[in-house]
Amino acid sequence: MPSLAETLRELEEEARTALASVADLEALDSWRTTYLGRRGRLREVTRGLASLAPEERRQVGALANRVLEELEAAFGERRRQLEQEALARKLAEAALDVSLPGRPLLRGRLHPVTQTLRDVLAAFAALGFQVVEGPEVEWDYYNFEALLIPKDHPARDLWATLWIDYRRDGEMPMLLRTHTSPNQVRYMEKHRPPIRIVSPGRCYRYEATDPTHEWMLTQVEVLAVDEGISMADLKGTLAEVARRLFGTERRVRFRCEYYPFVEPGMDVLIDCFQCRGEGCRTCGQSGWIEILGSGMVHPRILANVGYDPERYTGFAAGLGIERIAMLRYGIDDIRLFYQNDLRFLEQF
Ligand code: FA5
Repeated sequence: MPSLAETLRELEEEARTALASVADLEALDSWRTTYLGRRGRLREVTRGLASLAPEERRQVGALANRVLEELEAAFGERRRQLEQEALARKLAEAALDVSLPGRPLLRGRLHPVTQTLRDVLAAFAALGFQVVEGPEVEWDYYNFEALLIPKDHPARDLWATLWIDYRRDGEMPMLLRTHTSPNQVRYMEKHRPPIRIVSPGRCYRYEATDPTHEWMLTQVEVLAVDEGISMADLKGTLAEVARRLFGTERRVRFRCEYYPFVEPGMDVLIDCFQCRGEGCRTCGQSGWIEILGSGMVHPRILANVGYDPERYTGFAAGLGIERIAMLRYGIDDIRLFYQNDLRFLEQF
């Protein structure tokens, strides 16, 4: 049977080997319990000291103390090592990798319809027109009646309407304006000629969509009233604005059109950018895209707002801003504007 001193040395050896393979602080803790704890291996061995002769007990006791001290010291050393390793790992995990590419900063920009709207307003402002706004939720009276489109008049079918479910005794039916023309009457009711205004805004129509039709659209109303205004002024103004917006290359066409609130009435069309007039899906095979309706303000409307139609004449127009943006940027489907697809919008 090995002596107590030998057992102590073997235990020391074993404990050192085990300590060397301890990999983390948790394992280190259980190493300490196993070898140095109150019920640990070292205690177990030194319990045998009691049965030794006094001289031997002193020697083996001193040996046991040295083993305990050295293992305690080795334990402390190993703990420092492991703590440092753990700290280094933690730092490495939290480190800032400066070679990572940064997140791109998104730059905002104006929607292509807003850009076009601003250019259109600027073109009219350069000709002396002032910007005036009106409500999007409108009375039937201003949208239709005051524009000589009474109830049950077939011309109402020209503007498929979104009605507001709002009725109170004595109040007129309410709707989402189908065009910006109500602002003509609203403005004339409060002002006297000479008038030179443009009135921009959203309009709504209960309409099936296609490459050139949306149910929400942006219009700019134009109104000029003064002594001696003629159709030549209307054509000259619209041709000049078209030149500013599209340059001199594009072809502009004037075409007779019926609108109840003008006499005579006319549309302006621009040759289709896709097919250059040949006919394609975008222009509905016609070769032309209509950008606005216009005409000479009906004398009855002038009389209704208290102007003398013998003295004053005027012209009016309603421009479709999405259509103009399509022609300027070469966009073949109007529905792209309001789908909120960044891949599309980022191109402008
Ligand atoms: C009108 O809205 C008349 N208020 C225009 C007017 C004003 C005539 C003043 C005479 C005097 P129209 O429905 O044609 O007319 O529309 C005018 C323009 O708005 C069209 O030429 C077109 O460019 C645009 N537009 C009309 N409907 C749509 C639609 N659904 N989607 C996109 N643009 C449209």
